Order: sequence, then C-alpha cells, then structure tokens
Amino acid sequence: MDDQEILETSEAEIAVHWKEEDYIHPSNTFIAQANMTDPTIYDRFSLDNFPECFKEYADLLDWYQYWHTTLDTSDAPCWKWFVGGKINASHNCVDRHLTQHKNKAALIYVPEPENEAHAVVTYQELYIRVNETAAMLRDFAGLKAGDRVTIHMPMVPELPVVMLACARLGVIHSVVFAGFSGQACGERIADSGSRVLISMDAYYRSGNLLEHKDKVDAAVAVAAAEGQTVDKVLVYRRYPGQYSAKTPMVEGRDYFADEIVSDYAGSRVDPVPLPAEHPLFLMYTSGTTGRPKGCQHGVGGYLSYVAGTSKFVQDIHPEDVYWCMADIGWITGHSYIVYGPLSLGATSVMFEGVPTYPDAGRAWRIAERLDVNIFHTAPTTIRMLRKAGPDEPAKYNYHFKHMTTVGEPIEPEVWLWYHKVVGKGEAAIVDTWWQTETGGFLCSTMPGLHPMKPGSAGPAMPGIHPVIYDEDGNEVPPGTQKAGNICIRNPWPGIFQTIWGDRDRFVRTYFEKYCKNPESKDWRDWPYFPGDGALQAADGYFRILGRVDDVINVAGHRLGTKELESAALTVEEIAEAAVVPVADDLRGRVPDMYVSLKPGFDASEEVSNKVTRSIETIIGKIARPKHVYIVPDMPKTRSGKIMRRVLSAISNTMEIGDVTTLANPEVVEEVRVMVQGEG
Ligand code: 6R9
Repeated sequence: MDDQEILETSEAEIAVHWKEEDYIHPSNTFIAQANMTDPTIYDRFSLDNFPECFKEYADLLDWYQYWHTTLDTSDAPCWKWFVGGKINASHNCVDRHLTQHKNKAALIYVPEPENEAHAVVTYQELYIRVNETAAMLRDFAGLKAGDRVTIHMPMVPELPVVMLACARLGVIHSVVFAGFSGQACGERIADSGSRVLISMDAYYRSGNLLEHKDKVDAAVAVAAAEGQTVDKVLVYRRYPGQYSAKTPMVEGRDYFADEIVSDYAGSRVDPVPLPAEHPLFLMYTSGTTGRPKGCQHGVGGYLSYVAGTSKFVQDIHPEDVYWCMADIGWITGHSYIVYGPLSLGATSVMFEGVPTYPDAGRAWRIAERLDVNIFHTAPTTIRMLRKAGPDEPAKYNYHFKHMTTVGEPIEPEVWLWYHKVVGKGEAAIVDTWWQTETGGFLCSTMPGLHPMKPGSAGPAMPGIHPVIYDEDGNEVPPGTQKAGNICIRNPWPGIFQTIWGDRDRFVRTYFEKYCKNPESKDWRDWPYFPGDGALQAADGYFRILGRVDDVINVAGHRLGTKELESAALTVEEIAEAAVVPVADDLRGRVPDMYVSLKPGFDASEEVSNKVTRSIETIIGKIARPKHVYIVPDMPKTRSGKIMRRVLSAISNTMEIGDVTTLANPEVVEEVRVMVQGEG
C-alpha cells in the first residue's frame, strides 16, 4: 500500500465528519480542590527546560539513589531516563505508604456475584501479600531480576499483587489480557522467553464462571512449539481451596498458587534497588504485521510519568475513591489502576465482570456503595451503558468530581450524555489520548485549567510537544482544518524503551518515517510517530481521528488486520482474506472480514463459521468479525494488491470512488450487492 492509500483506508475517513461543540467549563468547586491550577506548569515544561523539567514528576517518588543524567540519548532512539538513579516500583507503590496510610484501602475488589463481599486490601495487607508472593516467585519459582514471567489472569486482586511482587524482585512481568486465547498467550510466552506462567482456574463474566485454566495447556503447547519451555505454572483459584476448572492439573508443572504461597507466610523480601532504566514490564500490542510487539517499559521513567499524570490529570488526592473500569490486562489498567494510583497512595477500585451485567445499574451501584468520586472508562462502555440504561445513573446517589474517557475517539453526543447523565453535570471530564507505547497520557486537558471540548482530546500534556506532519514531512499548522500524522517532537519519561528483542522494528515502526538523520544522537532528529491521524484547531486542541495504519481499534482494543487475516488463512478453504474496519454504534469500530475461496470449494455458512472460530481460537473472542463475506474475488489493483479501501467503502456504505483502474472492476458491484443488497 502506498501512503496515500493508507490514509484513504484509515478510520480517519469515518471520523472526520464529527462536529465540534462549544467549550464546557469545569466547575469552581472542582477547580478549588484541583491538584494542578497553575498555568505556568506549561512554561516550566517548555522545550527550553527539557529534559530537566521531568524532575518534577520523578520527585514524586522515592529514589534509593538520585540520577546523574536526566536523559541519555547515546543509543538514540532508545532513550534512557534518569540514568544513575536506583528505584523500586513495589517500594513506591506499597512500602512507602505504610508510615501514614497502612490502614487505608489500597485496592477494593468488587466480585461479579453481587452477594459476594467486596474485598478491601489495605496497604498493610498489600505489603504482606506482595512480600509473600515475591518470596514464592523467588524461592519456589526460581525467578530473579531480569527474568520474564507471563501472567494470564483476569481481574482478581492477586493480579496486581503478582505484578508488584515481580516489580519487587526486578522480574519483568508480561500480563496477557485474560480474554486472549491460549494460543495468543503462548506466542507471547515464547516471544518474551518466560519459563513461568501465572494463571487462574476460573472467573466470572456475565453470570458465568468461565473456565480459564484450559488456556494454560494450549499456551504451554504453543510456546513449546516455538521453542520455549514453561516448567512451572502457578494457578490461582477463584475460590481458594476449591478448584473450579474442569481441566486437570499437570503433575510436576502446575501448582496451586494459593497453596504454595501459604508456605511463605510471614516472609519478607527486600525490594531490589534497580537501575532506573531496568525494564519493569512488557505489554504486547498489535501492529501492522501479524506478530504482536512486546513494548518494554523501564521502571524509573515509566513510574515517574504515571505518578505525575495520575496526580495532575486524574487529580487523585489521598481521600479520593478512584475507579478505573479498564482491565489490568491492558496498558490503561497497568498505568491507571495499578502503578499510577498506588504510587500516590490512592484507593483504587477494581471489578470483575462487565458493566452491563446483571443490569445497566451495576456500575452506579458500585459507585454509590463505595462512594467513588473519580471515574475512568472508555467510549465503548459509555455507549453500551447509554444504550442499556440511559436513565439509570439518576437512580443512584453517587457524585463524580472527575471522569476520564480513553481508548478511542468519542462522539460529541456520547460525550454529552457522559457529562450530563453519568457526571450529573458536575464532573470535570478528561479525554486522554495515548498508547501502550507511550506509558501515559500525551494529550488531555488539565482538568483544573482548561475548558473541555467534546470530541477533542485537548492540548498536549506538559512536556509533550506534538507536531502534525503531512506525508512528506511538512508541518501542518494549527487551525487549518487539515489532518495529518500526529508526532511528538521530544522524548518523555513514559515512552517505551524498545520492542522486546526487536530494536530494528522499534526504529522502523515509530521513528523511521520522520527521522531527520538516522545517524544522529540528538533527540530533535527523532520525532515519535504513534500511527494516529489528527488535526489541531486554532485553540491548540487536538482532535484524534484514528489509526492511519493497519490497526483496528475495536471497542478500545487494538487488533492488527494482519493478525485477523492470518487467522482466517489457517482455514483450509480460504485463499485470500482482507479485513476492514466498519463503524459500529456501540463498539466504535469492528472488523468486517472478506474472504475468497480456493478453487473447488463452495461458499457455505459452515465456511464462514470456521473463519470466525479460527479467529476466536487464535486471537480471542474480542477479535470476532462482525460479518464474514465470502466473495467471488477480491477487488484488486493491476499489480495484484487487494484494494481494502474499496471494501471499506462498501462496508461503511460510503462513496466507492473510481474503480476503473482495477484489474477486475466488475467484482466491485457484485460485492457491494452482496453486502448492501440491491439498489
Ligand atoms: C491507552 C490506549 C492506542 C490507540 C491510539 C489511538 C486510540 C487512545 C484515544 C484514542 C482517540 C483518545 N486512542 N486514546 N483515540 N481519543 N482519547 O488505548 O492504548 O490500546 O495501545 O491504543 O487507541 O488510535 O493509537 P492502546
């Protein structure tokens, strides 16, 4: 695909029709209590003060040893932050809060069955559990600093406990979202080189206790086929002492974690002082090729950035009850359920299940009962809740001072419902644009400083200096109504360090496009290219339009079209596959799958079902296509490239444009009728 084609196929096309509304101002009550109301923060974080300005974030943390170099660029573009510094994330998220807050709730866990009690984990209790778990990981599993461990766990309090236990030892965790298949987990185990897998027997979702342990065996087998042996699997039980899965445990490999950890009761493990640039975790995310990328985040920079943004943008104070509805298996959960809030000594709520089960009032009951006052979720959830129970929030007595939306562009109309109905007109809203790769927020209003503009993320964060480039690298000035590729001119502490085991891909994917000089060690020559289209209004606010590459953002989850296409191609009958994003009222974008068959095979429902099943097994149910269309042939250029732009126009009922230059223009109308019907 050439660049123009990429732009044309992008989600930007669909998003660009959204209207901007007027500004909405945060209330005086909010401003009076906000953590950040000083506009000079933007001057302090200007490029003139770069990179030293980020000391302000790093100083929110405890350091065993202060750094000597704020930013080391000698291995450009693999930036090293706070070099010479020594730090531990587990100490910062747990131990250091004991003196003042040991009896404060660190985590409040809300299980799905409403008759099961909430679990309140105080900082003292978290300290005990993290220590005992760290002892188990070190002494039973044999893990040490620098080793990788894969964690395939649902939303249970043991998940953050295990993450913090790893962080205590310097073990690099790689959490794989529980909704991913065993095969997807296995590929990530192999890529990261984990010999230990931590998992769970079962968890609740929409009223069912779902078997989860069955994924373990698939994952271990896939990893083995790729040359990575897993010699220990630690399985937590949803009900300790009672195994809820049907899959048998494998003798000598699988152990009940809740049983083993009891052998370490009372153990204490000192947090290991780690160099600031030591990796804290890997988080796999989809890219433009079939293979997911292990984004590697370093402890000192990442933790500083999420602490700073949690304080100033999430506006978390010690007395707040903060609830981010994301799953910890995604970056939002890592940064803004676990590391950001806990580094500030906050109370972070986590819940099991889905927002709409048993009914659309669940979220508001939780908010009322726990007196949540900071609420954080994604447009897809907001759309779902709005559809399932538009009047529900009014029935519950809760009050949010602050709300977040993250993960995909939000339509102004959905934003307004969030503001008026969920936020009862009281809450300040931040629309935070960022990515797995960026560790924390890149663009957002500062809630106590800026008015909100529905549908726009807002200005750049302090110390983040974006620029919009056209395809040729010319800067697009603000206020021109012209969209382009948003890039960041400078590094910041939250940026990932590299792609695990693939530095070349890191450089190629994120820097090559706009790099000014590949030999340079100067950060000014290496703008970061996140892969999103955007436009900047005259007021400096950025409107993010969506991906400009082959990534589809489904309900806020990133899927690579190539991953889906490869999964479809494993079905015997399939000759070719093409995936395009289609607009969906609830989930934002969903994939439509077009396939053509090998000679000798006939189209049937059975074949479409096979395609769907194969995607579910290879990736997971979240990737299930909305439709599988079996077409007689793919629309192709004369050089044989599938014209995804044409398929996308058909799926989204948009102008198809000129197809006369195609090798097989007649097939376009045939496919259109198949999808849209006659007329
Ligand atoms: C945090 C997270 C990243 C992609 C990103 C962009 C989209 C995220 C957004 C947004 C518009 C927002 N995205 N936040 N688009 N407005 N506020 O979602 O990380 O899963 O890596 O996805 O999501 O396209 O490039 P990740």
